Amino acid sequence: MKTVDPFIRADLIPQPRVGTGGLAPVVPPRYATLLNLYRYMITAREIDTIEEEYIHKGLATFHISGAGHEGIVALAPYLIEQDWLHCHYRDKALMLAHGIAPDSFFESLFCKVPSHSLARQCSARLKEFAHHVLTIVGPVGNSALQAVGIASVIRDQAAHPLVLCSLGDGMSQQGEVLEAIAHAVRDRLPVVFVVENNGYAISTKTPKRTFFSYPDGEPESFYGIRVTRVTGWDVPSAMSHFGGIVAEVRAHRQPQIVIFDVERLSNHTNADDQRVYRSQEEIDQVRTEADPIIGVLSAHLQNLKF
Ligand SMILES: Cc1ncc(C[n+]2csc(CCOP(=O)(O)OP(=O)(O)O)c2C)c(N)n1
Ligand SMILES: [Mg+2]
Repeated sequence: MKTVDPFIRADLIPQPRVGTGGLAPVVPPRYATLLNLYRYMITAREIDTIEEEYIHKGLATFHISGAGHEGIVALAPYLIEQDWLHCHYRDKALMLAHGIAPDSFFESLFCKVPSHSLARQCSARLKEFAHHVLTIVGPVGNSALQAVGIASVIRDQAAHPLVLCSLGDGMSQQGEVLEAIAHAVRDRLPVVFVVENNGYAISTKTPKRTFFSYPDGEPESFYGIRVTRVTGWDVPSAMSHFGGIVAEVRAHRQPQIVIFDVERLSNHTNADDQRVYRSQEEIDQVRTEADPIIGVLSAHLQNLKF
């Protein structure tokens, strides 16, 4: 019996679909297998579990979970150190993959002086300038304007860097976001806008109320650029999409929009109780059907050959 474990096969990492004029990203060794990405995902989930325990013990005051959003780590293999990241506050797995240490989340949670903001920023809104991870902003949507501002500075740099601007679907309703996308289109700025679409802005449902979900359907483009829809709990498939999109932005220096469909597997924050506005059936269903960690494990099992 021969067993081939895809967790140790670097060829499981899909390569970009388009030519990039010699700029094709080299997948660094630390991302060379799906197992490595899985490690970041499971570490993020563990951090969330531990943070929740501290909240329940009354030792911490504020927690935002990334549970359900960990598949965003599928972007990590295609980013280079010259890129800049404006992350969504649920992007623990991606921040870990991009070099933020697990300790940083706890220093922030406990408002410690060594924390990224000297304890001045609300927890779960990290930054790490050494790794080009920008401060996650409190007023949602403002990050998009900052992202295009940085893109205008780095646009002509030799390494062809880009800016990741990851947002929630609720944030995408903010005027600042629409303004930022318009500016990136007009000035041909290398920004990957990723909307992590979990269908809720706290307790408000967002379908049919965003620039990518109209009352009469789902548009294929916005402001002239294609809208790519990606299933966020299918990490190998998401990697395939991200590889191509990042390569296109790097090569052609213009923005792209990705709608990254996910489910929020938690309350909005510890100040929220989703059982007030979500049925128990829905809560149970998304946990079994849209958990990216389960998705990675089943991809692993399906690829096992006996
Ligand atoms: C300008 C502004 N308005 C309102 C809020 C309060 N607020 C914080 S998170 C949030 C919902 C964001 O939803 P979404 O963008 O879909 O992200 P999700 O939490 O679902 O991942 C709101 C309204 C805020 N922080 N800033
Ligand atoms: Mg949302």
